Amino acid sequence: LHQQVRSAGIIGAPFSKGQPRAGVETGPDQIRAAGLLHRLQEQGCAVKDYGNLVFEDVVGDHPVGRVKRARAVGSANQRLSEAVQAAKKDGHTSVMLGGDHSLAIGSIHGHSAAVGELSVVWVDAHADINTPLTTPTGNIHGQSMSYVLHELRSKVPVLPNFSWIKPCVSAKDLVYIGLREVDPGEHYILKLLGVKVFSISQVDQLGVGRVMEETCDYLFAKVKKPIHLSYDIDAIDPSVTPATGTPVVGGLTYREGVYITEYICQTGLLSAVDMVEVNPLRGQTEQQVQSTVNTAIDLLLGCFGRVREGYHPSDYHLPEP
Ligand code: 5AB
Ligand code: MN
Ligand code: MN
Ligand code: MN
Repeated sequence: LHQQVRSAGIIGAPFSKGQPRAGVETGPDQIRAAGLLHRLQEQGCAVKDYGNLVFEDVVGDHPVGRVKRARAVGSANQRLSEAVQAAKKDGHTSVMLGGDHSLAIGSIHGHSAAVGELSVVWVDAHADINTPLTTPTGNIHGQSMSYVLHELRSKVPVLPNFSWIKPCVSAKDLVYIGLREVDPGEHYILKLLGVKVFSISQVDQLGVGRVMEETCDYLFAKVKKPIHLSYDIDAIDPSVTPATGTPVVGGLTYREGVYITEYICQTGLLSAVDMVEVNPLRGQTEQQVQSTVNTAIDLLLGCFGRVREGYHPSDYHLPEP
């Protein structure tokens, strides 16, 4: 028995302007410094690091209606989309290290531009599906899905630097896991579009095992599309991952969070992953920062074939006394 050969194309996206708190732009470097590349290679995964994207400064980025920093977010995501397309064309599973969750716009767009129709699994405390008109905060990291869903096209005005974005995901190809803080406009949209949601209460009711079985039964009902896993670290309980911008009590356990990645990996369909909202400046102690960063790494290792039961080499020989 040998492990399936996998390769990760790592794209650092040190960007924070989808939300107001400084520090989330240091996520990619902190996750690398804690050993992500080495740990992936150690488990037999090929790794190509594309380095960090450089985002241009945008002057005069005043609010457009309620929406904050649209021009910077639009232009950063256009760069990211191109980087993800390049990583896919090189044959890798794209790994986007955020940065805030507005980056899912470019990551999903680029992934879909490279491979066609996708399934999206969005693991988060939040639905991030506000439109520019329903957003209670104006922060684009709470709106990402609204820009990429076909069904919301007529509800979303085109913002400056957003005209390159083409909706590319169907509501039926989206599953949420872990939701526990959903705004009224978001809840209305989820019901209107009939989006499949496993809120944290469904995780309690069914257990994470059945949630993952049902997620994949639902997504694979017709055809098996490549999976885009968009993982917001705030999906996990803040006792484990406190260093994040918008923590919400009562989240996934470490074990549930890792199980989701193992299960998605075993489908063989994981084609791109986002790891976002790790904000080292939001940790109150070094231990809080380490726990958050190390959990992000463990989730990514799960995406690339790590199994907790352990391994042995195929030529292992039991020593004779
Ligand atoms: B995150 C809120 N729904 O729209 C909004 O962390 C929070 O990427 C969004 O999931 C949280 O601002 C965005 C209130
Ligand atoms: Mn969130
Ligand atoms: Mn999010
Ligand atoms: Mn957050």
